[in-house]
Amino acid sequence: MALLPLLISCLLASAQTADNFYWYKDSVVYQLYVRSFQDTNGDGIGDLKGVIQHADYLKSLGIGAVWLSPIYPSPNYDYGYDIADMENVNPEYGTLEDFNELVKEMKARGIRVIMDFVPNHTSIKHGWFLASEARNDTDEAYSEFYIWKDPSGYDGNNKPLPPNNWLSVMGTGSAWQWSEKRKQFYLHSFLVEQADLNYDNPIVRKKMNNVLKLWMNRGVSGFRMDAVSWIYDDLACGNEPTSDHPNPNNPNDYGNHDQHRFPSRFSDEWVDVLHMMVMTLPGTVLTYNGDEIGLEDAYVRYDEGKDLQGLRAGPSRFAAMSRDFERGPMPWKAAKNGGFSTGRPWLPLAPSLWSRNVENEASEENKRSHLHVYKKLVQLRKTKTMTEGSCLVQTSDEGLLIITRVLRDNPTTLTVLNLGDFEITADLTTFRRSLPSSLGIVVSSYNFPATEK
Ligand SMILES: [Ca+2]
Ligand SMILES: [Ca+2]
Repeated sequence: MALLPLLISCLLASAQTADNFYWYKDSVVYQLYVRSFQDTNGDGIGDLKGVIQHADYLKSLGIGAVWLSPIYPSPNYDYGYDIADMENVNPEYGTLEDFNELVKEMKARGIRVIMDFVPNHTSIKHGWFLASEARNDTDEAYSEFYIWKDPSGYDGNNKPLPPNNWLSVMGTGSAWQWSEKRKQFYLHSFLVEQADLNYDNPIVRKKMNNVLKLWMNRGVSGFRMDAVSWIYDDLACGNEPTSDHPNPNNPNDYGNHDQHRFPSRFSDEWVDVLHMMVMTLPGTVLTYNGDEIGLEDAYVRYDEGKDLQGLRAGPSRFAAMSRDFERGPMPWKAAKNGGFSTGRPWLPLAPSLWSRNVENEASEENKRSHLHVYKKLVQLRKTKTMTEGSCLVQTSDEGLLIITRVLRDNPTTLTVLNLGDFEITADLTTFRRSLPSSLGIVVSSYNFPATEK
């Protein structure tokens, strides 16, 4: 199990160097899937105004930054990861003014804003691609902005054959798509609608740098880089020895917009355990919105599906391939559509919305809710022991996992996790000899018998 979601590459504005340069190392970063967070105009689609509406909630979590899922104009073949214009805001989500307002409201609450940046490809609806396909070089040498190759030959029906055997990551066949217009193939490591940019071209690199600078000037504190391992494609390598395009390990195994929600993958009893584990280990913590309340997968039928990766896999493989389940809207309260939208939500909500919602989880009576545990952990994470202390991880045969964090002149913290299915009585001195006779409990999971002191 990969525990440390170290996905973030951050570029910091020079104006911020006086500030804590390494803020991202010990801040909790909240991944906010804008489309499913809060709809404010009844079209069933979450928007920037919806994020602003919950600014105080975000502050109450104690997080250091929000990472916004892509909010750029996009034809949504891959919900924002196919960008048609990297310099603007998708009208579905609002306007640039809304974005500026969002940055202002977050800053006022001490929360930084991180943008999702997609360097590997653009939408085939992007102006660059259209000009490249048309070999339009009047303003800029667009013809070389993407990875175009001649066919390796022709089959018996005179159909062009792709340059090599590379497959797309999405499991939809060849990574090469024939353009009738240009009479060449273009590379798409992901969907056919996402064409890989040509980073051998210095103009492309410069253009992408300018995009980063533009958003920095709009107040963004950094970027989460998407699919970085695919940026360079070494065509000199020719055919892959195996049939797959290289598929690097993604360390973020905890929760995100591409994996089924962890209470659904494991069980509800794992929610506090996983939060305790990631929050008390070193490294940047990413929380995918909804995970703080232990949100489960939405129940999405094939005919309600939106994710092409799932739809193109067909009904029998839909549940395994579709990412719609983990992208269901946030349930804010026990109300129609969980208070997410007054219209028809773009995806159904998790059926548990009547009990598993933010209002219920935040209520004072519900003292040992996942949300209360989460908030206490975020505060614990800010202590010097957590940000600077050493880390020792031990396990026991019964299924205990113990994380010990130690920093001189600061309280020692032990995280004791039962990864088994049964109650365990353990003698902690076998793991750490020099323990005081009584220990204080900072935070415990809801199914632990003792309460906090
Ligand atoms: Ca909306
Ligand atoms: Ca690439």
